[in-house]
Amino acid sequence: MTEIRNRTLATWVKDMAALCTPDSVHVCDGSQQEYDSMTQLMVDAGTFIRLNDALRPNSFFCRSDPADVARVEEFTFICSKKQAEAGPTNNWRDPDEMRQHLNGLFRGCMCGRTLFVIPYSMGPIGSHISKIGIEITDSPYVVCNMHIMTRVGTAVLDVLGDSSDFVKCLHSVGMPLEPSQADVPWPCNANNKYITHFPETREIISFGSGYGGNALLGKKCFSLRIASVLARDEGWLAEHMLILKMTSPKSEVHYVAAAFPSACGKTNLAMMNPTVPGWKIECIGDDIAWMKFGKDGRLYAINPEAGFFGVAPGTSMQSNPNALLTLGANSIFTNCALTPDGDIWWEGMTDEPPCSLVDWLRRPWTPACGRKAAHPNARFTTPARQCPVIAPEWQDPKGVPISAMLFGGRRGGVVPLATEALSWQHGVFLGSIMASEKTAAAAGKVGELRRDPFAMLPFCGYHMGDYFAHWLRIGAGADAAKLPKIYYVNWFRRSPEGKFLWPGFGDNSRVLKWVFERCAGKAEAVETPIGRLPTAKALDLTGLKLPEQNVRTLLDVDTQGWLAELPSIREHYDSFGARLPAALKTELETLERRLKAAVKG
Ligand code: OXD
Ligand code: MN
Repeated sequence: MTEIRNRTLATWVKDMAALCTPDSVHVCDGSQQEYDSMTQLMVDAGTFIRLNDALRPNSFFCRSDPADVARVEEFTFICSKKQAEAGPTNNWRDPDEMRQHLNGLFRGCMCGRTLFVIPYSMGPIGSHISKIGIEITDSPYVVCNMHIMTRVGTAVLDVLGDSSDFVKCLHSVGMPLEPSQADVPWPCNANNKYITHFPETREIISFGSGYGGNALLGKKCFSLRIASVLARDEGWLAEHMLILKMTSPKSEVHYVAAAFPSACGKTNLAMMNPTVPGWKIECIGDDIAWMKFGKDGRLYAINPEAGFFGVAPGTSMQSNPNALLTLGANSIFTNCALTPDGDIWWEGMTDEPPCSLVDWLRRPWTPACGRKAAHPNARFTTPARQCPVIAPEWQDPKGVPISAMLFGGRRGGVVPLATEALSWQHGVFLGSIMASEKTAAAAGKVGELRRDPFAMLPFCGYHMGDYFAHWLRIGAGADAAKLPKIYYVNWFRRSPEGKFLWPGFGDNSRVLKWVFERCAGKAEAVETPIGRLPTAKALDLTGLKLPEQNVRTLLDVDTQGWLAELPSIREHYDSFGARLPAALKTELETLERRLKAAVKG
């Protein structure tokens, strides 16, 4: 077994083993052999079902406990010393009290189980932008998923050496076993879930859930909540953003990062097939971007993850062929439905559902039964390297220079197809007021809005007002000409009858082409009270057959709509109290002035 030579790590593992009293300790080496023996262990335990090897080689199906199916924001805590540091968007608990409570829960919690030590790197091993985490867990499901989602193993310990610069991540499913007690396929502790973060000591402690972001601690917990604090302290950005590479017919390249709230199509955008002839889009990452300034003054991004943990329902050869092709082998599917020939299925995967399935709750299912076969948050875990459009440089330790950043949400009204920010500060303003409709808009009506600044509402590990200030500081300290340009986009604008005005998916490449050409100093834009908009001519709509009225609405500045939205932006801003940067208040006042002048003029 891998030996731990790092003294801080060895002491922590020893202490945690003494607290959790597992039957054994296994230090992960990250090898294929380890992955294979772990998946076999779970097949034997009834947690995994091996899928039909002829259809989907080396892939597994798994069903969670129905009480453990998603991230639990209400049980997610930021345990900073001062409550004010966590801010109004986070649940807060006193760190000493939370530690004491968790100590009680962790005492003896791994009885009858193995304690796994997972050394992992977020980002290419050894990159100056990457960071190391060590996850202790009693879940072999977590080990397998971490193998896919991060870089695990001995090489990470080699880079760590004797440094104590790693994030301690402690996780337990919270279900110890008595000596004669049989295990269940998905152990968890549904009534005692705690996803806790200690920003001052850079620690994560998670108890009771084995699902996704609650348990794969490298993802939202480390790469966003803890990393956002590190980024604030060290002068970089840790963001809920996809990264894509765009290549023109003349082989010019620009890299774009984009933030959208969950369920707005980030994975689809990250690996889309563009419809504009001659243009190419490749994927660097689909969920998280870490960005640091290079010596040349540009902002360089890495994808800290090594896999995709995507929402399965809705993924099809129409919506995201490249995701489906990525999933052809070596993947884990959680809470999907099982087909009679030993493959998986979910709503939207095919036009016609199979005649019979076993649903995610182990019940027989037919199309006529009226229930969903897969859970709406069913997930795939799959290696990024298998994506047919993964960019060759996706693991470049230097990162890729970002030319543009997109912010967006699901907005039936008001927000045009694309708006270029007037400056970095104006871009930060646009990021700070980002909003998305909770549900699709009913005909003629706009759905309820949730403000989700920078798509970081559930993921910012400190006071959101300070986070805005950090973004402003990043801009103020940089050469403005080298900063990425910022855009606000909206693929979801609807007609008064409730119909989408923009086709979306691969046609979003038309907006990306305009963004690309703006970065190259080519395409036209008109200055309006809300920012710079593409002219209809500057947007490549060749072959789209879009009604002229759609184009007009998509590129219209809805002055009255924006004016009507100002009170809700003001209310949103008021929630940050004195920590809201004055510059953003000024941006809001300036917007109001410009809108009112447009009404008069
Ligand atoms: C995710 C999310 O799982 O944003 O990526 O919720
Ligand atoms: Mn996400």
